[in-house]
Amino acid sequence: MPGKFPGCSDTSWPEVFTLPARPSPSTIKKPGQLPDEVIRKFFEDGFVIVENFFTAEELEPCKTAIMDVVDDVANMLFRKGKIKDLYSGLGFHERLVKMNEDFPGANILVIKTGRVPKALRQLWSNERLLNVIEQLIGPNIAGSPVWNLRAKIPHDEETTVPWHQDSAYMDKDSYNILIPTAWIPFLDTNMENGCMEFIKGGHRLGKVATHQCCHGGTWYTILEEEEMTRTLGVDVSKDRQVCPVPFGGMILFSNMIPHRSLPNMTSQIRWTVDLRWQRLETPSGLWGLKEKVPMRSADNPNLEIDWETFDSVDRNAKQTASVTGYTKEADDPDLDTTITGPWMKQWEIVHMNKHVKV
Ligand SMILES: O=C(O)CCC(=O)C(=O)O
Repeated sequence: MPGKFPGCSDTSWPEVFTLPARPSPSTIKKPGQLPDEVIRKFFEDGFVIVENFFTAEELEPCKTAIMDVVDDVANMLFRKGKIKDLYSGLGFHERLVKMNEDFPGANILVIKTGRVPKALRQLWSNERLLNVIEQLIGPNIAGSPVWNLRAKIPHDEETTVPWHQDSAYMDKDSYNILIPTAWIPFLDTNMENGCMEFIKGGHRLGKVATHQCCHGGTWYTILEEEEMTRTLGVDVSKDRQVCPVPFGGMILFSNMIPHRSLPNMTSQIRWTVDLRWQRLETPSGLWGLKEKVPMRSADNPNLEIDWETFDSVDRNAKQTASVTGYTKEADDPDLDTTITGPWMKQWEIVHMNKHVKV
């Protein structure tokens, strides 16, 4: 039987927020699976840092694939006369910074990339990683439509994400579902370049606190510290934990845990990806705009992942259309650096900016 969090007496807790049945100590783990105490920490704290999980051979192709995405955006912007140079001599950590100086929001165009490049598909469905996800949600696993490639440019408000619970960006039909994230950096991350910060235990009540929209000049929801304290029963000053993660590591976290990312104070881009999974039978949580992608099932261990169908739906275009009622947003959609979505209808709008179209 699943067990509750220590100290929890509320019998109405949804099952997904309780500890799963523990495998017996003699259970032979699948490749990559984590020790029981690490899994326990995920359920108790709402997040856990896992170091030395990926090899350079698993991550380097992702960096190459990201460079290809940047190259496509650079060529498009250069063709349209928006950047002075292709900056092709610059590397992974610098090229997009220069592009962004000429065309502010070039990094948003990269972030809005809808397709999952082959190397990122391989990372997302990496066998060892799915074995770990199986420890969290069981053997029937789909990739959530909510995933992000993050190009966190130095000193950039639009990629400095304020406090939130991930569920605040999802449909209410997914509030009872565990949708774990793996946050995977493509460099060593630390306080200087904008690593993550979490509020330990903030997921335990299984509640989504009241968020507002939108933070500063961004599309992000806002979760005030007072609201967290009041609704999620946390002590922000005591429970906060900054989480530096070296290259090769990841943070696994729950969709209910409050978190944010710190500003990038360096001169290089902080590249990361956040990938999510959920049980096959659960609602995708994106207001019907895009479906999850089945990745593994107990009945069919050789399930072939249908990436083409997944990639055929442009989540950003659908999100915008769902709010505005039409698809074409900018004069030239290729140059549209806004991000809009149904969460803007879910929460009170306390601040307008170019992203807010409600
Ligand atoms: O990577 C970041 O800067 C923020 C990530 C985040 O908030 C998330 O994955 O939910």
